[in-house]
Amino acid sequence: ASKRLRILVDMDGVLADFEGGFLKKYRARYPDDPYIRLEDRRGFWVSAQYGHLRSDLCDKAISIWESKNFFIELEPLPGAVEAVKEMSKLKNTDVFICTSPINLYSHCPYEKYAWIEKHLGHDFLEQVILTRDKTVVSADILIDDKPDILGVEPNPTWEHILFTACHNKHLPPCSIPRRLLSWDDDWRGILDSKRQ
Ligand code: BVP
Repeated sequence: ASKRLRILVDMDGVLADFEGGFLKKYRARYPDDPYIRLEDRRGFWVSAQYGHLRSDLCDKAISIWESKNFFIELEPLPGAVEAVKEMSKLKNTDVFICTSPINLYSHCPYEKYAWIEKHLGHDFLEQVILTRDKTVVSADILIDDKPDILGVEPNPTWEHILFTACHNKHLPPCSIPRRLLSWDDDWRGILDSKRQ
């Protein structure tokens, strides 16, 4: 009734408000350029949708998250910090933060650690996994807002739970993973369903 569970929790779009932080800084830096409202976001890649809107906007979008202080200044998503702290206190439960840094490494990896220390505490730094390939990490559950999580391992051990975000909420319910609508949704029930 209670096997030990290992949970991977994504950071951008699940714990930290990447989309909100991006839009705020993009509009401040490029006030005369068009932008995409969060309700009009489609597709995981912000840069792709901006590039589609106007070709020069792809590089302008990228310039926002490549800037110093972008990742550290992201606001936590509602209920995220409380949920992860609570999850990590459950018995028979190991929680890891599993996040893909951008390849421009000057600020992003450092700021991701700093964000976790700031919001979840110094001890949580033990739980950080930075990887560009989440399929090689073994766990029971991966909570992530990216619809397609691919890598070199064709059969990852985890079940992907899709965390709802502005860019994925319109995807058809068939063929996509189980969803967590927000941190107010029943994440405890999803964990319990995996304990058998
Ligand atoms: O570090 C984040 C931002 C970056 O990809 C990483 C996603 O990590 P996970 O949420 O999968 O762990 N990122 C990059 C681009 C465009 C690059 Br060109 C983007 O549009 N959106 C995005 O999140």
